[in-house]
Amino acid sequence: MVRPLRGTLTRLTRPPDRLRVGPFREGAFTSSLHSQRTAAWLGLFLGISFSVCFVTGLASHAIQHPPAWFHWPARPVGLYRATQGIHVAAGLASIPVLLAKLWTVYPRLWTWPPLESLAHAAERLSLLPLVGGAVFMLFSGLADIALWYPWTFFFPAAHFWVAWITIGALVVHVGAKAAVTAAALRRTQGAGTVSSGAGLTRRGFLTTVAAGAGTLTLTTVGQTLRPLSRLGLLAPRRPDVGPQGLPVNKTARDARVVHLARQPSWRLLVEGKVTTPLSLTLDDLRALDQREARLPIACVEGWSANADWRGVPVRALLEMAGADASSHVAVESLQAKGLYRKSVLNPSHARHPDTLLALALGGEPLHIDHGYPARLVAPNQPGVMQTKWVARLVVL
Ligand SMILES: Nc1nc2c(c(=O)[nH]1)N[C@H]1C(S)=C(S)[C@@H](COP(=O)(O)O)O[C@H]1N2
Ligand SMILES: [Mo]
Repeated sequence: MVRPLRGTLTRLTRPPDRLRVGPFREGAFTSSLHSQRTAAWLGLFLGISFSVCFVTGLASHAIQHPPAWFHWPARPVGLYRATQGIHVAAGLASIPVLLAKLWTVYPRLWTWPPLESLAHAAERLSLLPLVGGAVFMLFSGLADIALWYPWTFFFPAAHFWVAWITIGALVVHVGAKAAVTAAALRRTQGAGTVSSGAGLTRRGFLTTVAAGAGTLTLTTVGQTLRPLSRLGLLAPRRPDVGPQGLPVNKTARDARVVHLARQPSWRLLVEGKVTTPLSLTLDDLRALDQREARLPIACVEGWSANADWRGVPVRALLEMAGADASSHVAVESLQAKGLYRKSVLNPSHARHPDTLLALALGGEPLHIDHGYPARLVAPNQPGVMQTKWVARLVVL
């Protein structure tokens, strides 16, 4: 198989004169910034940032859709806040680096002959899922944190499956390029000082890309690092802006619960596998022992903020109802429709003393957009699982 292909291709070694125009011209790309060494440095950064995104993304996915073997602990309290903050920050910082990398290597699209052997064909073909996947991952992630959905597919599923394709193609690519990359990085001669002709040295170019990535990080990471919140010019959220000084993703109006949440007939039901089903009014709940906990809301979109919550430990409610200690607990909202109207607590989260049915935030009753009359708040959980406007706990 390889032989005949190679035979045909060597005959093609010189492109037909007719084609030797534009990018096919001899020396069409003069900038030394298209060098292997530049590509290697950018590739190294992308290899690391994509691996970080992949691992943190898998964790986030497993927490929200836990397989039987997976256990996510309630401590450390802010672990998810850190992993998801890093996930989004690493993805954002990758954007300028990926653009620079694509610019650095695009002249190779016109190498001649286009295919030299089956291995070369396979390597070139693997660029399709790699580049397509990488662009898709960063674009869809960016659009998601901006709450912009210019597509019909379901973002979490697409972002998850394309991540596997991208990382698979990345592994193949790194395998194919390992030797070249290592050699390019080891080479010391003219390290970064060669002029590109356009004025920028390689070092200058790489520094510019790094500065771009750094600036993007500094102007967005304030969505989770409070001390940098004032620098968050490009961040979709500021962690201190919103009712009661906390951002809101879904308002009570958007969730269509304004009327229901204010009904005096509201009750918290504790049902399912219990010995004593409960139906409690807001005053009943307020009369129970209250507990305070400082816990973050850490949204999958990368913003997060700590807050002081006060309410009834879910554990106390489960004990009152006589629930089995090893059971999972579904937390259901008044919200009739929507993906995040319900969440499930694993047994250790459900029994953690700081897992609260919160009634107050920062010393005041919950704002309706934060889940009045009662919301779930648990340590080390993604924001999507911190169900607001709770109506029912179902012991499973
Ligand atoms: N019922 C319900 N609860 C919900 C949501 C929702 O859409 N419906 N959104 C969740 C998401 S995505 C986040 S990040 C947190 C945000 O909580 P906050 O608005 O109080 O900051 O609420 C969560 N609780
Ligand atoms: Mo969220």
